[in-house]
Amino acid sequence: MLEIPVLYSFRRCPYAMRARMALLVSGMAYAHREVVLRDKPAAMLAASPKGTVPVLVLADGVVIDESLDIMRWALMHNDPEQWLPGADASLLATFDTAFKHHLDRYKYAVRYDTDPLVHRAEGLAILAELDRRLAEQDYIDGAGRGFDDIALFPFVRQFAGVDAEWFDANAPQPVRKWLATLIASDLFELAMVRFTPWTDAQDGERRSRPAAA
Ligand SMILES: N[C@@H](CCC(=O)N[C@@H](CS)C(=O)NCC(=O)O)C(=O)O
Repeated sequence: MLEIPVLYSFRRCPYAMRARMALLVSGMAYAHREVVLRDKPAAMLAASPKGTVPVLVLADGVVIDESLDIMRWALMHNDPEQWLPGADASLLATFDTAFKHHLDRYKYAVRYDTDPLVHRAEGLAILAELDRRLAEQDYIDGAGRGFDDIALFPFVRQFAGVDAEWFDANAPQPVRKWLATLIASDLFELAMVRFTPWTDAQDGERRSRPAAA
């Protein structure tokens, strides 16, 4: 049997979403293992003790356990939509640090004991950078979706979902349109297909089974 990479993933994780979309667009074959975060498989923890998803274990045993690195690995093998050239390291860093910081303190204000409205305002201020770009072009990286679009939108989707009514009334129109387009895409639909969780007991099965509809 031809060995293919194994992806440990969690459907609702925005980091895992971006990794899945890059793998799917690249056409690289991989075995999807759906993880329950409170009961992570020992096989995943053995590969990556830090215990975050996504984790990609290559056929030769090499482990890639950062979502942006998984995206880059997939696209370095095949980048049919030319996502890699447009990637903006500074924008990606802003979203993975500052935006994520404010998103968590807005969405989980009770857990963080924070004022959600302060963090909502900070998040909205960061979206102004996207607005500046999207006022001139349909996607952050140009006329077509690119690395930054796919890496960022799952987090903006979470931000929008905390209070959809507020987001619709306050987020810049180009950002709302961009988000709606990406959410409605076939690629996102494919990346959000449901799988039953994979457990260590499924030794003989390389991948999760699709969940019943
Ligand atoms: N920097 C990592 C972050 C991944 C991450 O934090 N994933 C979350 C889920 S969205 C996780 O696995 N958290 C561990 C847990 O909840 O136990 C990446 O980009 O892959």
